[in-house]
Amino acid sequence: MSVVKTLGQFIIEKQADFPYAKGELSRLLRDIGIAAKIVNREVNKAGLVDILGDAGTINIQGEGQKKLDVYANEQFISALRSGGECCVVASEEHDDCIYIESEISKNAKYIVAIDPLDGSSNIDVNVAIGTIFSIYRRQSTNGKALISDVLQKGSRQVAAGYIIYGSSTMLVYTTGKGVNGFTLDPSIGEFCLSHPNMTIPKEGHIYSINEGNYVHFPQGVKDYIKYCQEEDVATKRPYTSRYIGSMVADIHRNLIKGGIFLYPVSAAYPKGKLRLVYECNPMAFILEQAGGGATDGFNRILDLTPLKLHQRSAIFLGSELMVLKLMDCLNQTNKEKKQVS
Ligand code: AHM
Ligand code: MG
Repeated sequence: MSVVKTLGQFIIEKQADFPYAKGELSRLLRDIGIAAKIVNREVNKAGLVDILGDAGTINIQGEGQKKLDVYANEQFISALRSGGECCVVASEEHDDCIYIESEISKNAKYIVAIDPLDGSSNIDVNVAIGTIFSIYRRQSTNGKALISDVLQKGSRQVAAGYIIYGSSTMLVYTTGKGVNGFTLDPSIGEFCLSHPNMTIPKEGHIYSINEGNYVHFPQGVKDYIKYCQEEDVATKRPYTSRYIGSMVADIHRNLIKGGIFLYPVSAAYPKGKLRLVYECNPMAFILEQAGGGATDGFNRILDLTPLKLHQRSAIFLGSELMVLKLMDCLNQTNKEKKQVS
């Protein structure tokens, strides 16, 4: 008989590995897990109750909010507020950070950055969506937390994870000691360890990019796409193109099967579309922990210093050898540009 290990049991078992093992980070992860189950319940009812469609509001990025965006945002913030381990939440759905100054949170040491519902354009069409979270330890020592506590480099994350609401619901996270995945068993209402020690294949054969923006891509990205599409039996090319349009789902697939996800700069998004603090950094941390790589085309994502909460970045992440090949293409065009000028 196989023994099931729940997320709660796993977190407690691993608590001793944490740099400051007092149970706070464990409790924080548990709070996130609980909110994820509530959001999952609602996502599964989409279509049956009035939660599809626009909320009629616009977030800081000028994007229309969906009812489920708003719902997920409220659930995660409320879980973090009442859990008492988090002093600041930074969310895609709020212009500014939310400082939690209640009595139970006054000694809280952690900062959570979150995209409560990623892949909003897929909500109304029953395609996988996700939640992305990133956890930092507070750096300032007293009083109200500072914005600099939130704008830390990705390399300072103490934990990061995502939840994918797909054909099944999974929570995948890292605390810097590998990546583990848990599948929600609806019959017992618990996330159960299903994917221990996840690693991304060193070489992959899937590339994921919104090719509709092709004309606007930097030359190096165009060259890499051409490379992916060329015929070469030895390297199993042409590669397969797969793009869902939900970052969590695209990266989850590539993590399991091997592949690369690309969101370069384009005319519509001259600085890239995805947000550094709560989309790029957590995904980069997870992928690196799984043995892959993550870059903005020039620097390692985790080495970038965020200057603004909702700062965007280009991002390329996935199987190590694919990221290296992409970098070759980008460096080649950069070199050629330098020679011309
Ligand atoms: P969102 O946070 O508003 O949902 O936007 C992020 C999403 C990512 O999940 C996805 O990778 C990307 O936007 C898709 O963008 P596009 O439709 O331009 O390809
Ligand atoms: Mg998002």
